[in-house]
Amino acid sequence: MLDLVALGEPLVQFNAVTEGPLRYVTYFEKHSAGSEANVCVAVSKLGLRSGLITRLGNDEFGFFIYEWLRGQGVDVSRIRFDPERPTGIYFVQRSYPVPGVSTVLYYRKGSAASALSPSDLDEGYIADSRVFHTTSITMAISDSAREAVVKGIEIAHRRNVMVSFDVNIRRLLWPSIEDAVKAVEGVLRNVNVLFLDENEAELLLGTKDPQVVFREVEARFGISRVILKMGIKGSVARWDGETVNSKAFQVPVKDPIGAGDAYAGVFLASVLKGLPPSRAIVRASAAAAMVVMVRGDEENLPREQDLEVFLRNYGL
Ligand code: KDG
Repeated sequence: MLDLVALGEPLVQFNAVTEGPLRYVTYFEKHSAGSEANVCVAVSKLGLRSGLITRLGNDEFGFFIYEWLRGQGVDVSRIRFDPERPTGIYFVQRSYPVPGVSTVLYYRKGSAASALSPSDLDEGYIADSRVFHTTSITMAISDSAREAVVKGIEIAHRRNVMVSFDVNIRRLLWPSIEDAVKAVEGVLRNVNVLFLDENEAELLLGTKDPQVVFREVEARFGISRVILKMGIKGSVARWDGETVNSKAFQVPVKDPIGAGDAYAGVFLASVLKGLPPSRAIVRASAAAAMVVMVRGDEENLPREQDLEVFLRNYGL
């Protein structure tokens, strides 16, 4: 049995070694990334078992991601290689024009993962896990990938597997923001755990007031486990009637990409380990801070002992 099964597109990330506009950047560092893959690695590094359902190109970048994920302990048995389509890649521009903020440039149209479809889902594999996790990124990359997300969530819900959904709206990937909102709203009825940030709360619910967000999400979609991320103000969660929160840890930022996945993966792994939501949210916030201190989404995802050392340093 796996603790978490995720569905989504891993990408090779080429992260600018120097800050500033990409036209002047000469050196890029290669990393394995992609939202749902990042969550799998976060869970695996904390000693739980995760698996990723996806497609990769039958190319060097596909082999790189496959071997990387396998090396991180992620189950790769449901990764298919597509002989015709390439592995998706993207570039990261750092600290330009806004200091501390990264910008992405995708080359993923027609990628292997964009051919994901419901036929990639093995019902038994999903049913035999404790959490099924995905995001709206996968809903945005193609119609067939969107159908796979809808179907995966439907299978998990029907088979009593906890469904975790990180809204993760990537505006560059959607024809319009209305399309994104409509697609997300379409799956929320079958979701048990919802991660979203303030902008996404505004888009979906017209408010970022935590209490109103929690009330509305429960009333409209029946979700009683909601985590609202508020940037430097920290985060707050409503978990089966209990409200918990955490500050955001202030650290030197190299590249903020991947923070949300570290957060979701560590939050989920923590509750799967039986920790209370009050501890899960602090650990998730710590992991998000650790990840932004380096380039790459997965390298600083903590092992259990490092997470505790980080927190002890803050007296927590
Ligand atoms: O959350 C980090 C991801 O956004 C990044 O690795 C790339 O998955 C990605 C995406 O689609 O933006």
